[in-house]
Amino acid sequence: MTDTLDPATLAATGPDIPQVRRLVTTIPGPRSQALTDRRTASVSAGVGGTLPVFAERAGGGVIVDVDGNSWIDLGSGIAVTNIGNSHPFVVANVTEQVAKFTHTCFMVTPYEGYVAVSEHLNDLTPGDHDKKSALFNSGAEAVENAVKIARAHTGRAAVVVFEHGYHGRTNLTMALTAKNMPYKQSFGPFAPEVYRMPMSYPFRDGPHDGAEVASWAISKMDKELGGTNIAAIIIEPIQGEGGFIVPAPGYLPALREYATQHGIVFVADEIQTGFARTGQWFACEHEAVVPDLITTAKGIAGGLPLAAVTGRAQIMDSVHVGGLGGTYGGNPIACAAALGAIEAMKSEDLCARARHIESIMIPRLRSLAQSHPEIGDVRGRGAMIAIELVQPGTTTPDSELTQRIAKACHAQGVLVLTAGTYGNVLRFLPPLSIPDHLLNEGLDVLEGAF
Ligand code: PLZ
Repeated sequence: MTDTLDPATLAATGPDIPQVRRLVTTIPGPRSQALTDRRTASVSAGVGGTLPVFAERAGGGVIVDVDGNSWIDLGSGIAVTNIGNSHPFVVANVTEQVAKFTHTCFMVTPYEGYVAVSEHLNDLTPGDHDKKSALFNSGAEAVENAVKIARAHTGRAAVVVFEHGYHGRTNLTMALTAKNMPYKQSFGPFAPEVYRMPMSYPFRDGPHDGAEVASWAISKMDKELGGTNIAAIIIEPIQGEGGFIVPAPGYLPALREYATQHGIVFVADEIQTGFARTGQWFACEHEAVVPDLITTAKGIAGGLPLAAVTGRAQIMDSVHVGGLGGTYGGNPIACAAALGAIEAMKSEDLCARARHIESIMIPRLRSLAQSHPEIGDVRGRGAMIAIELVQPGTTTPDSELTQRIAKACHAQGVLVLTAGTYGNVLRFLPPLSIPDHLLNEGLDVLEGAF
């Protein structure tokens, strides 16, 4: 096991920022505090916040704030900077593109980058059937378009989603998202024809296996909706905001099989799990599940806003000409960034890197759980790892402790995120470019917090 990335990889991982954790002011420092005061006066209070500091630079495994504090990043801007921040391939491609042209609108005057990104997506996503793609700006927009495409293809209305699922903040995707607070509270009414089914949640399901939990969902779909009325089944192969819930083996394949039997479009929402994050290009590969459509965003473009729907050519082509689009979807700069990001993921074998991160994190977190019975579960794949905190010996969520541990990590210069329907999950999403020594130091701080 190497202690750092090998020098060639390190040279390619972004801005030359010392890979250290170092707090040089009180938190927040004076410049962050001044910016926070301006933010409070100028930015809607509805926009949430995790850290009390403002970013100045970021790369490798650190974020440096405006007061010079260097933070260990275990969040990747919510699973976006898988290749690290300002990766040289992204910087080079974006710089070149921004000087050539910034926008024409692909629907008006097309350009190669959009086509090249689509070719890569068609090639990288699971399944060897003919595929096509369409590009958008955000994850929520991709999910909305997957629903449009599935409805156009099937001529059906009903959309099936799952307990603990998260798909976005637009009106339709709020309807698809499970959790009320903070995503949906006071924002209804929501889009109709959305139906929520039981999710496999091994830590909370008791002694039921994946196929059995799937049979509950399938029976409910059959009895309450009728399989032939369902346009799409949309599922995150590992749930993200819901708390890094990895369904029990057999659950996803059973749903996939049910979709096939009834001509339902099976949509894998890989917006959080995609692009090497879980140790495969896409998380459904862990169970050899081949979706009909796959939604991607986040890790696709190294931090620039880009999203996509990719899937079976005959489904993607069932929409009338002009039915899909948008002013900015597949913006040329975002496409240039995506081409750099994909090249980086391939050349640095970031799937292997994610598995290496798992091999460091899981044993350390399991041993922490041995001595801390408040850690009820350690789970995840690759560099998408979480611990669920409970009252010892029960499954009763402890969100208060979760908040305290997260705050204690923040006070020590380690950025961790929380998640979960019950707000009791600490999730870790390090950039795949993080050096081992920083990852281990972040885990030391977490252990200290307990
Ligand atoms: N589908 C699986 O994880 C975004 C949300 C952060 P957008 N997750 C982070 C927040 O609090 O808003 C996400 C996701 C899955 C869809 C989305 C939506 O992606 O790019 O945020 O629209």
